[in-house]
Amino acid sequence: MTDPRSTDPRLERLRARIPGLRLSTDASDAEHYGRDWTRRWTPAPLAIALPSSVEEVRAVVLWAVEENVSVVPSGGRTGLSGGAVAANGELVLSLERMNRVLDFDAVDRTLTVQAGIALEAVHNAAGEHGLVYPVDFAARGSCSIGGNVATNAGGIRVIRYGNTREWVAGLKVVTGAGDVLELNRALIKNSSGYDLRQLIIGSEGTLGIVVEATLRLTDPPPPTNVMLLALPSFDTLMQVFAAFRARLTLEAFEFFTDRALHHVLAHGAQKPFDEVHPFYVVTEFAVGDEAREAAAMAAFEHCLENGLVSDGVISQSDAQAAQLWRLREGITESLAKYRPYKNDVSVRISAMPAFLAETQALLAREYPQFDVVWFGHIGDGNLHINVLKPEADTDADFIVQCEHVTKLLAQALARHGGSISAEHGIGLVKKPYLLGTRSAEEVELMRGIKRVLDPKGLLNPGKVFDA
Ligand code: 2HG
Ligand code: ZN
Repeated sequence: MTDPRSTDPRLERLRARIPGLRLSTDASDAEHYGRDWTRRWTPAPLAIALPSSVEEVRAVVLWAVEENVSVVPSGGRTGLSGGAVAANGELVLSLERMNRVLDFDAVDRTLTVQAGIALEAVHNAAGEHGLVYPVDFAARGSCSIGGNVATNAGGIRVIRYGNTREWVAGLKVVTGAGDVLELNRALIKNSSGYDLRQLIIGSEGTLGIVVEATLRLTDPPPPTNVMLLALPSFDTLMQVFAAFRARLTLEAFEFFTDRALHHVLAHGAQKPFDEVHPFYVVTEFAVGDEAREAAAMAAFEHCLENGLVSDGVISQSDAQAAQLWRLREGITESLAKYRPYKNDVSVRISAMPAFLAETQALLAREYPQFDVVWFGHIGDGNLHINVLKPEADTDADFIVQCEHVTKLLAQALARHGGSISAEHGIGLVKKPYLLGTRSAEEVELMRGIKRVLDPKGLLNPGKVFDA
């Protein structure tokens, strides 16, 4: 049977306008490109366009403006907030064929890439020049730089290097009006008016389509060690963090609970301790000289003597470091089959102890029936809470219950000055809670900015806020 979308007159005109454009209306492609890792919405895009150049992207946008077709920019679709979902007859504009390194500049220490390149390929390209692009997280093999820019992606090394925002020196963007903007042109100093590059970063494809990025690179870190700590209680977590941060240069400081460990082990990871402990920390820190190694031991001993940790193991090789990291980085994958409801919240580090205590009490009260898995980038004040769907519950019932609790969580966040999305973005999932984190005036300004850059409201409509 012919897919009726393949003869859609709008698509006929798109084909006529850009004869070389790769365009698909296959049902399997619609399924594949119409969703992200949320798996909550049923994909229903009009078609998938896979341009191979900035000119083609621009021509697609001009066609969309003429035809009034919404466009969902699409990278690796590893997002967890529904930002790349196309469920309403949109055109998915996939950047996956635009995945090349365009330039390396040794003097500027920058790498210019097309938006569809995978994060891991950027790491490799930087490594070929003896440098690093330090933003890193578990989805590195599948996510794209364009998507990282769209959500201002964070990850496991924010504590040391900051978010994606800090590493973007320049952007090339196609706006919703079809204009091609070159933003900041990799200048370090540029005090010439509004920084539109920073406005695009984190805008989740609602203001423009990122087609190229110039990324700053840096020196490789000093040698590091990875330590896994077992903690007797939640209350000691921030004290352990303070003890390690005071003595060491931390490259990462991540936490997870025994429930998280349980699922990662069931997924094939190796058991680190004989006993079960309620909480764990994976931390990575610079070593390489005697003073630093002594400082690491001092931090651990201080924590042990004061009852802040109950056990610990330090990596003796790269393979062991990778094994310890797997315990943290494997969590999301190990939970995927339970179709978890995800929260990704943040508060200032100083507000963390009070927020953690309140949240722990809230979730114990509201979720007695669910397996709740806590983990996250605790050194950045960022907590991931995954609530696992019981097999017997329908998706709809489960989500209603979780959304009720998220409303309460959003109120707690508002009281503690936090954010409903630390790093995954607002997308569709967090849209109902945006006003707990951003004021009505701010959201109204965002709407105004969108109208300027995307006058017909065609870029990723319905994501972040409603028009
Ligand atoms: C991580 O920190 C990712 O591993 C995913 O941000 C978090 O699955 C999640 O909730
Ligand atoms: Zn994370």
